[in-house]
This record gives sequence, C-alpha cells and structure tokens, in this order.
Amino acid sequence: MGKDGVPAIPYLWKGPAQVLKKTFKLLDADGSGTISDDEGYAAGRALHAGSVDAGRKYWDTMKGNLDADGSGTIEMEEYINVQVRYFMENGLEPTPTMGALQEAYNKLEEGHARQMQQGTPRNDPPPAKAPSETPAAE
Ligand SMILES: [Ca+2]
Repeated sequence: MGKDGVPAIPYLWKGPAQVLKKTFKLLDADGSGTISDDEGYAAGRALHAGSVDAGRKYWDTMKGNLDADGSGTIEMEEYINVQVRYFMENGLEPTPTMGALQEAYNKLEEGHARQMQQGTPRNDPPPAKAPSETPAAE
C-alpha cells in the first residue's frame, strides 16, 4: 500500500490531515486505496440519512473538486492534499477545521453503521441512466 508521509502538508495541518486519512480509510470500504463512485455514493448516503439522490449529488460534487488528475477515482493523497490546500487557501484555522472534520467522520461512521443495520444490499441496482452531465458551474 501507499506512502505514509504526506510531505506537502505543513506541520499545523498534520492534525486535520490525520482525520482526513481516517476518513479516507472509512470511505475506501474495500481497502483498494482509491474511492470509487460506489464507495463515494455510499458515503453520501451515510451523510444524508440514506437519501440516494442527496448522496449522489454529494459525491458528484466532491469528486469534481477532488479528482485532481481526472482519473475517475480518488486516491488518498489527492483526497488529503486537495482538501488541505483548500483549507489553507481559504484561510481556515487548523484546530476548528479539525473539529469539523472529526464531526463529519463521526457522522459518516454512524451512517455506515446504520446502513449495515438496515441491511442495505451491497449490490444496488445500477442507475437507470448514468449521471454523466455535471451541473453547469456558472
Ligand atoms: Ca476502494
């Protein structure tokens, strides 16, 4: 598996980067080292009380922002670096940001547990039509 160090991250952002790393591992349900659409949609559902539409919208937006190299899947470094860069560029403070990230992590974990309990089938039927068009960003 991957490299452990994330060299681009300044010291102040190590904490948030660690939470992002944990979150990535939660998102990467099959441990493949990348987040696929299925995994991203599942996470979106977990964060939006099981709503398929909201989950899909969430991940499509996230992926649009995170997939720096356009590979169609999200690697751990991409996931961490893009978000930390975003926080830095927007002048966010590391400590409260880490709190917010931790909260999202908890919610995600809780949502995953809930989905397990409800016995959500892993073999969801494929979407009727692929969401190929991205919302116009104007
Ligand atoms: Ca994966």
